[in-house]
Amino acid sequence: MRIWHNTEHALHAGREEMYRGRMVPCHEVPERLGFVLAELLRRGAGPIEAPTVADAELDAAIARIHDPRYLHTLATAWDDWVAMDPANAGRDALPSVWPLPNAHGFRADRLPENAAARLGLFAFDSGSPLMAGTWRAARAGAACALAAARTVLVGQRSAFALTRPPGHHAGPAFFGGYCFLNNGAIAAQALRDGGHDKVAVLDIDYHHGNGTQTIFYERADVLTLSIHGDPRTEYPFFLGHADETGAGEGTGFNRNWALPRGTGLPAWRQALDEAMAAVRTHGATALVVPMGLDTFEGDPISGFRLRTTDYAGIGAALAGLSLPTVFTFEGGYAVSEVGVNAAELLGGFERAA
Ligand code: SP5
Ligand code: ZN
Repeated sequence: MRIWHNTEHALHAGREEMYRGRMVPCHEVPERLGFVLAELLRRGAGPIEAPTVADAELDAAIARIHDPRYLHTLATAWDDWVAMDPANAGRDALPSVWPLPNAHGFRADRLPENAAARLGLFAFDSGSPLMAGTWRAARAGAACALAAARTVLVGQRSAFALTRPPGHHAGPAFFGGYCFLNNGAIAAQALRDGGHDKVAVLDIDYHHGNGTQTIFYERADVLTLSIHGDPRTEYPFFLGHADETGAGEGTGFNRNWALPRGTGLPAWRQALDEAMAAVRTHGATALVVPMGLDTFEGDPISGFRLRTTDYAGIGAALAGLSLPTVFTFEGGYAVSEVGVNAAELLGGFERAA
């Protein structure tokens, strides 16, 4: 499997995230990717390369998914943060004020000059710090997603965007859940633009892929499916219920499997089988899998009970769809185990493909 590695990912390395009234060490750390890379190298997977994508082509692919005002804010966020107070250079950037949805009377049409308020206009949580290298790391990650889509567009069976920060919580104009640019959505759109009329995104991260759902919610050409912890108790809480099935032209083209904490392989595989049947019914000719490994029983912030020995079978099942497939690296916070679990899933796919 062709693997596109974001060699600039460590430029994004948050220190602390807000959790229940205090700052706790970030879960989404560079070591995560290091463990995946080390395990893939140990197994001889690959080729593993850094993508070379022309700036203009990358910007165009990102702009297919994200709003210009949002992208401009992300690109300048760090400089604005430091300009607000030179002492900010020693602290990660986090929002501290939010407009809430328009229904609450706040305005989202004016861009505040205050850098923390500006972040609040585009953030949906206080757990996703930005720092000097965030934009560069996220942008280089989008290049991996685009390169992975191009790999399957030229006829290879599969590709993996080995990148962080992750992407599936990022929407057209919002970040959160440690995500800034939606790598899976960028790949899906590149597959559409490359000639696939029907694409499916099957999100297997523990958390609902709210950003991806929102991006494609009114579209019939990209089917979005997500298997995740029930938002009644699990992050991101405000989206991901089973009754969200799409809107407008996209009605019927979104499905969610919201499973309770404690779900193990049998019930999870039942959901996967249903999701794969939906991919077939859609008539998708290409597949994107936002691959979170936070479904693992040892994950420190999640509640499913998948085991290391389960992941190869999951990869093999996905290969049974017989589709050109792009994987993107999403969550998974049991740091030392995330590498083996990712490699097991990808290896299972490749042996069955
Ligand atoms: C990509 C992805 O998996 N994003 C997940 C974002 C989850 N953010 C909320 C995490 C809540 C942290 N709980 C801390 C528990 C400390 N023991
Ligand atoms: Zn997750």
